[in-house]
Amino acid sequence: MTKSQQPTLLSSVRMAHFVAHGSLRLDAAVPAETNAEAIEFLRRGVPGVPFGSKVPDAYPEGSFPRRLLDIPAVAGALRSLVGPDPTVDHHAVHIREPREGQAQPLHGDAIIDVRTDAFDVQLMYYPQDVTLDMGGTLSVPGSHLRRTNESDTGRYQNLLGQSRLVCPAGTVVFLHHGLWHGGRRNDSDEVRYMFKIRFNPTVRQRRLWDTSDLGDPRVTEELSTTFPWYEPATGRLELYNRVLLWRSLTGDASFDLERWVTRVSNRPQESAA
Ligand SMILES: O=C(O)CCC(=O)C(=O)O
Ligand SMILES: [Fe+2]
Repeated sequence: MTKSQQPTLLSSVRMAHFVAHGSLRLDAAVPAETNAEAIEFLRRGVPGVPFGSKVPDAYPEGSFPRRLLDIPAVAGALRSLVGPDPTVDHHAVHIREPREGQAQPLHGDAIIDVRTDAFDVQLMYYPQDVTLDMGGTLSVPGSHLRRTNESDTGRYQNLLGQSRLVCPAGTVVFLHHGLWHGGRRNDSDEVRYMFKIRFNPTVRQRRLWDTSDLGDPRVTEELSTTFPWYEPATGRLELYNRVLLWRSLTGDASFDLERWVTRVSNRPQESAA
């Protein structure tokens, strides 16, 4: 990255959006010439890298993935979410074949991973325009903190508020590792490509973004978002887990929404007189 290409860090409002939705979308972040090159690169297949590889080892300077990761908006989002020097968990090229006749069941990639104070991100890069019939990734906003068994998730069909990705070429989406998602059926005549890299943080995920707007009322508004599939009482579970994550990310142990966590953490130690 040259000096003129400093990473563009996320604001607190956008971080709060990620914490509520479990994803963050950067539309057309990658330039057209890079997207054209990507199709050839992905078609050839991308050999795996060892778990825990450092980015410069996995993707040497000048390589296609490295240039993708050096785009200021991509670099800034990654740094804001998992910090400097994350390691590569794995990567994969995900192809939805033309008229393949089936979809991937809804799933979380790491449903056993119930950390409340850390998370991995999955970068998903779409080098082509993805139209509604091309099998864009389906995801369920706000599902990342719901703990279920992996195959149970696959039994759910068409949750209210689910989102089927339609995006311009060069879009990059960052997913929290728990988000429910799945590649959809490709009903078009075109191959749909997607390149995914999962990153593990190597530092504590605390205030890694541009925190200058931390007091903006839109932060709490974002964190209070509810989604159509939330049932009123159990939907509080999502808000509760979200508060724990936001407390951990900011270090502000007093942050709460509707006092849910405050109530649950009330364990007075003093004996009655
Ligand atoms: O192909 C897709 O859209 C989704 C693939 C997938 O589930 C993944 O990358 O974890
Ligand atoms: Fe997946």
